[in-house]
Amino acid sequence: MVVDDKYDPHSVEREAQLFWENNQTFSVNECSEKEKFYCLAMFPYPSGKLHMGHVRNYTIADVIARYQRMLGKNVLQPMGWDAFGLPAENAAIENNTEPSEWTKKNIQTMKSQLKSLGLAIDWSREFATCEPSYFKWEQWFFTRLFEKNLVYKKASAVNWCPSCETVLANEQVIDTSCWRCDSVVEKKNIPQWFIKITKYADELLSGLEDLEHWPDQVKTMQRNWIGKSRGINITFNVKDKEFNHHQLEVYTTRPDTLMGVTYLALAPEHPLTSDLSKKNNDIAKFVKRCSRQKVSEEEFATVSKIGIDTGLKAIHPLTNDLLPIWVGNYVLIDYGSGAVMAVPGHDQRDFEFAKKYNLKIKQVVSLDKKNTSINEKAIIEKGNLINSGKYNDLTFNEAFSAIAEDLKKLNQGEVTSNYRLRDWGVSRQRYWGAPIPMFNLLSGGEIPIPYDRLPVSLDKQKFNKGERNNKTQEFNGRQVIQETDTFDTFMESSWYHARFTCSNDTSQMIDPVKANYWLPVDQYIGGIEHAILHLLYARFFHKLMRDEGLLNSDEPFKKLLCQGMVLSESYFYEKNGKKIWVSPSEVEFHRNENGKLTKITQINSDQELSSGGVTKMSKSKNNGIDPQVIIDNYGADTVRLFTMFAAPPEQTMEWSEQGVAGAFKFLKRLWKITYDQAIVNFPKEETDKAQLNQQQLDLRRKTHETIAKVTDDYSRRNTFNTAIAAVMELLNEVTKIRPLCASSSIVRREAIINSILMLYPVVPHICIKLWEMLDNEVPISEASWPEVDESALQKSFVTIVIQVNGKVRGRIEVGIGEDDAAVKHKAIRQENVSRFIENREIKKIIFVPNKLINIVVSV
Ligand code: ANZ
Repeated sequence: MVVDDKYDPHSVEREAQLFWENNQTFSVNECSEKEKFYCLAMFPYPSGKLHMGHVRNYTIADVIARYQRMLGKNVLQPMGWDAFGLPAENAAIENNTEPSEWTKKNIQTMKSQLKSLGLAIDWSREFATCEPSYFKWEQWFFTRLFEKNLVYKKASAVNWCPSCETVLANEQVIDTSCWRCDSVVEKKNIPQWFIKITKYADELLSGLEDLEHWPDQVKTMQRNWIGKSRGINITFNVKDKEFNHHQLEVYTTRPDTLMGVTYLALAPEHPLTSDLSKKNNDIAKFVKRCSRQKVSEEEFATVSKIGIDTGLKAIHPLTNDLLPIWVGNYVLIDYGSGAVMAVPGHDQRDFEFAKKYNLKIKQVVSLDKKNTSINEKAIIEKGNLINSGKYNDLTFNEAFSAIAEDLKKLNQGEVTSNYRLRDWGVSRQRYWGAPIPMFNLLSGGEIPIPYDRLPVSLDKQKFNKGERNNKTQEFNGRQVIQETDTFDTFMESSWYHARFTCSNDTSQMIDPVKANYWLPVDQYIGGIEHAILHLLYARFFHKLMRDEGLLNSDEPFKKLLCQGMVLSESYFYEKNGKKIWVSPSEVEFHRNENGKLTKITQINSDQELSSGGVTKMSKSKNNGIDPQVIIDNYGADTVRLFTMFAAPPEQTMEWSEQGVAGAFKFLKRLWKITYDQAIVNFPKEETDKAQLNQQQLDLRRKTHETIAKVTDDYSRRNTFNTAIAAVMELLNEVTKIRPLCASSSIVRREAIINSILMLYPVVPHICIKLWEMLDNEVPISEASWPEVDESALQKSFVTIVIQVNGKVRGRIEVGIGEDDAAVKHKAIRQENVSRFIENREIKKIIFVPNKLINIVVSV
């Protein structure tokens, strides 16, 4: 083995990466005796080039994958591209090309960047979701869902720019205006496709219970999003000759407030409202006004409430009181039954509405606290009932049951649950997405495009000409128009985890044998921004695939790790009252003789800069650091080491140039320590442990303590930063012993070899070289994770002071944990001590373990 005394990251990395590529080191299949481990990081959108968030995400995943491999598992770590989406479309329009060109180019760049990071990826499984061989199966699956009655089409609101005459995505609406032309965006109802995720609401909720290794925060967010509530559907009869065939159903979670209902409110789209509109012009006008300012669910709690009295009255089911029926913009048509029993005393929305329109407000719940008044706002907390006749004094739970029972007897109420979760609208009025495989019949209705015609591909020419509509054609003797909408890109990311198990299968969507071998994903890693939608949709799709017989697990991701954001310092100057952000790479620091910072300027200019604080790396603050520049300067191992060392994966991590330089310095030092060991000429064989001196034993103990700690950090705590710190500490100890004899050399070697093994998941390239330097026979990529030698852990010896009648007479070395009797025996026999106790009677022996023995003898 030729040993190099200089660390040259670039040649080391080139060589390692070439080796992995030529040997297909990380390609795996199902034919293995080993336990499987599927490690998946959320695949990237090919936006152009890697950013630090990617680097962090993929390094964390890689460290976990390599660690698991060292534990002897059959590890799958795939990579692909979430390739459909709006940016490609915009870039294409801007550059006068086609989205696929832009996307392909970006994938090329980013793939070579990922490769330069040295990730242990099975590249043979790579795919991009914009490839017809991928989305063909998504289209097929959608038609299967259609056949199973799990998808439907209904009119739903989109953002519409009247001057561009186009649908806008939410992110293209800036402060209620079109991003391109600034005109005010309107809501427009158009027919769109929905998947019935609500059918799976209960399972999506209860399944969270089994996700033991998911962050609680994510589970809570999912729970809230699904939003299950328990309540009662109550029926109110309408007192009116013409309209009494309408029975009004309302959903309430607070039946305890039933005696406080003072009016009912209908959604503008409620069937009774529609009936009334036909007769009553004012109501028709009101409905029209509401439809123009359609309130989304997120807005509806805060929007200013407007309403109109229908003049109709409803009959209270328990008191027979007459209650006015209003139409209100704050009532949603697609929640519950699109009507509410209004309790202004105890619901803030009803309270505001009642105040505005002078409707009655009645208090029926009282809290124990004094001064609870409903003059200013509703009392929304639960308490005991008042002003409620026979229900007075009951608690919430008691009142719920009593009222539910009474309503049931009258056949006017039923306990039920509701979900906040809505069906998933998957239509997007976009070009760059997977086309929805449907024919719209001219005569009304839709039929799926048959399997043998899939995939339905994108029409480049149409895109180039800026056309949207499809032409009428004949299909099986019927006039049809092919659907122009494409799928929400969340569709593609909902099943890629399963497709990676059989990426190259052209005959089916998922190969159950392969999927069942690999799934569920053992470790999933990604950003917290995906905590709700992506993870919910992927869980949903997984269950849909299960129910199609494609796989047999209930949940896709066993463990979830959400990595924190990458932050960096930001700098700006002001020009005409506007902040101009300057990249941290273009900043120069000026210091006085004492090293104190005097000013910050832009490189090559006198422009003085202010600090904008440490914030998330973003385009808007121009504080992103290009990882490629750092890789080019220091090598991938430095970038990987810095990223893993700077913070535990779940916390935010602050970029620091100094930190990077520090990481590089450490790797150089690691190289030197290993080199110094490699050139030592002592034998490498096992030494007789009994021959080791204290210092050598201490180093062995440190080595094995470090292995124990680092193993725990990697496997249980996921704190790679403290693992690295522990190895650094161990190496400090190594340098304290010089390899001047065989024993020293051997314990040093053991410490260094184990350090290299423990660092290998983080900085694999350099470790390959160092490993070779120390003449190991198996390549490190096949080496196993080090094991703790329990015997080395014992703190070997302590010195014990021996007194005779309180006077120090000698010292002995004893093993820690050595039994008391043996220690006492040794003490008595110690040469000097034995002289003082000769011919005397030992009265007692006082023993302070690890410290002292006092032998009391007769004088
Ligand atoms: C009477 C009441 C009294 C209510 C009270 C609340 C407090 P969650 O918990 O989110 O499921 N509601 C029902 N359908 C509605 C609709 N279509 N549009 C707007 N609001 C609707 O919400 C259930 C509560 O939301 C229901 O309970 C109902 O108001 C309202 F002191 O009924 B409640």
